[in-house]
Amino acid sequence: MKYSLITPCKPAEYPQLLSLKHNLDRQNTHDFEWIIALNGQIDFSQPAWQADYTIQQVDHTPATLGAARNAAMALATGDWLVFVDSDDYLLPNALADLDAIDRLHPDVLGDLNQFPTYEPHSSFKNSLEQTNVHDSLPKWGGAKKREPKNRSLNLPPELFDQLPAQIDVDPETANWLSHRYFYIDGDQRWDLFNRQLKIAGKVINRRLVEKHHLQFAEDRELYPDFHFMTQVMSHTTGYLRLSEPSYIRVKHNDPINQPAVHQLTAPDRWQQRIAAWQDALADLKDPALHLAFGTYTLQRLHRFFYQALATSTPTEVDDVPALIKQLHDYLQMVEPAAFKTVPHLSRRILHKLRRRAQTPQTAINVIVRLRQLNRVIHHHGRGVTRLAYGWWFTKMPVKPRTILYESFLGRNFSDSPKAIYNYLQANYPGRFKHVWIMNPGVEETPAGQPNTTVVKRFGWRYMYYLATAKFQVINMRQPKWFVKRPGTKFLATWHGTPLKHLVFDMDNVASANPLYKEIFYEQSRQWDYLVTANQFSVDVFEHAFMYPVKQMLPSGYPRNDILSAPDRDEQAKQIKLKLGIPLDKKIILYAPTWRDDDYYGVGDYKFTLKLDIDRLRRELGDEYVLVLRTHYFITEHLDTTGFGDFVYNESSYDDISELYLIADVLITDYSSVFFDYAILKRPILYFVYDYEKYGSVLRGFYLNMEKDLPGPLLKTNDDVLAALHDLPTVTKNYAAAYQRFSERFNNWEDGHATQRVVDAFFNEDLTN
Ligand code: C2G
Repeated sequence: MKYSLITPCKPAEYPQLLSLKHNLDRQNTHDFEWIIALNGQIDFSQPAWQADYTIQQVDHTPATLGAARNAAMALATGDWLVFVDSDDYLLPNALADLDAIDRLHPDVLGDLNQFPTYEPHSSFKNSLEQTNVHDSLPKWGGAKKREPKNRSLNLPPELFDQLPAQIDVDPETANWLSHRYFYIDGDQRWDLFNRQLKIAGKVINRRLVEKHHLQFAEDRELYPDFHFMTQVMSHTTGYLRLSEPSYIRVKHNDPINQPAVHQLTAPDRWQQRIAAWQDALADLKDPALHLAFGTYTLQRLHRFFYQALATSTPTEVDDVPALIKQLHDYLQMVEPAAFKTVPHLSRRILHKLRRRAQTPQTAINVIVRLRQLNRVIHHHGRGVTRLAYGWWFTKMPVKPRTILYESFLGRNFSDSPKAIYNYLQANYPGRFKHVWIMNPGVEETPAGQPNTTVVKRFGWRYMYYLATAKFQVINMRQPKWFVKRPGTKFLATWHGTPLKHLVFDMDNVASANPLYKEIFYEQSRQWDYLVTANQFSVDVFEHAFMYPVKQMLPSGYPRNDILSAPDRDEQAKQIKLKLGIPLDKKIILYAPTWRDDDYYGVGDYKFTLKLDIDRLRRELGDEYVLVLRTHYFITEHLDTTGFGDFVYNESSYDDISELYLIADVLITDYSSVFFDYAILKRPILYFVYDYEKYGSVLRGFYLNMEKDLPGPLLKTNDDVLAALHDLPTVTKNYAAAYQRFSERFNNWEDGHATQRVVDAFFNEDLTN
């Protein structure tokens, strides 16, 4: 038997085991056994567990990760131990590609080469079953960049003796092995120290483990493997890694519901970590490795000082004096040379801690202040205003009559915050001071209206009002560092009935911040109320945001009151005049949403126009004009010159509700705009040219798009034009569906939502 795969598994992770099993079945070589350390029963008689390799299960006490791995290792009979965690994947060629490891001396540390990724979505999982998937892996720059410059390409000659049978070798490539493997030995290999320390994906000779009686720490909940891995490193003489990643490590992006070990809250995490370092360092005899480990730990401490102490995030340390004492003890053990590798300010604090166990609290304080200053210098103005927010403005008294409004991140004066503002101005004049957050350059703002101030997002006055206004009315999310002060009230109006899966219902958030789910969760805990447009939204928000139903206002959307206003036709006429659209022309509104995969960088999305505007103009230009409205995430300005007076690009028009009012027909795709537009009972067409991809790969929907929509799904320009040429037929065919849709989504929208929201949220503040 060549390999023993070692997989620790908590009972709750059992379902993931089956998916790993499916994945192992597809390995190009089956010369392995699989040992699962799981406290629980696996029913091996089930068809899902049939395999042409041996699978064993083993119990372990205590129920720690270290004990699990030890128990599995004790049963192993393979030449090489391969550490595979239960929620990770191996590419089909992983073990076969490793074949040549045998031809090296046994004391080599093998590495399948980790590729870290976020919970892979279904198409990615499917691609794991194909033999050559490297091309389909998203590009991961980090691993390559960390490679040391002086990497050894001189592979040991043993590797070249004979080509491994399973590997499909390209005969044209004479030096294929040096493409397939990365090998490094001598002290040089400590340049890659950090990579070698992670156990997942590592391949270790079983006899080496037995000879040196290597074991994982069993009594540690966290960090059971420092000692084990450093011992493995000290007994091996070379490091062999597959050049291409073959071990797919799934990073968890839902720290709230499925935290990874490192995401578990443990206020004594640092104590535990340092204790594990102490154990590891105490047993390291090799001076170069000793120095490498010391250096690694000091770098971690540097990051700790920087991240945990110098940011506004509260530190997760319960017993600071004990930690300081422990650090003092630990730092005595570290090679003095390691200190030289740490940046200046952290080095000072580390030296202080090393010398004295009693007084370093002041040293820490000094460093924290210096670091904050450093941040200010690096972040320019924004850093200063944010510091003023945290240190100064949040200590000032709360202003009991001030309301701060923000719509779409300050990009426009619109949406439910605008409706609430207008309502308060009309019905409670002079009662409140209104502060609107607006980005510079926005044309339409409420500046100049009574009792109204407009402040620049992230500017000084913004920080001041963010800290002191009693009321916040915001349609997206507040900043991460926002402090919810006692006595203040936060109204989240949100900005659409959910169609696409949101937050906790999303599998993969590739284009967003990895901590998106956690950040969203923390932010939404600061909301006192969440406005909802229909019962459907209430149900979805409960799981998608994990938000309590009792804090949701079942009101309808304030932004939609205008669509039921008695004078809406007159308003529509005024809007047309304002936009310069001839009154005798009918209007098609095209309002698509954004695409998760169509972006320049994080949060910077583009849009590729697939609607054939030229054809629309040729065939419909006499009767219609087209109003084009891209989503607020789209940063580029689509060029529509050349279409004469047929196209009105209103992408930066402040309020889309006003565009609904003038539109005779709406073309959209997966945007929530149609929920609102449907209040007008006018025809809706869905131009969904990327329907399969969007629904299954990028997002997934809450609605059954084929059954629930009040209009047709159209995949080509031909379909769109045919529908536009015969709208009465569309209306007739979708009359029943439209009726059902309106009852389900719009029966709260009676034109009085704003009043309900204002009464519920401001309550006694309206009269006291
Ligand atoms: N919007 C707009 N113009 C567009 C698209 C959207 O002005 N071309 C505005 C509308 O007010 C819409 C809101 O932005 O209701 C949200 O847009 P969506 O396309 O639905 O997408 P998203 O911003 O991802 O919102 O729960 C709400 C949505 O599911 C998420």
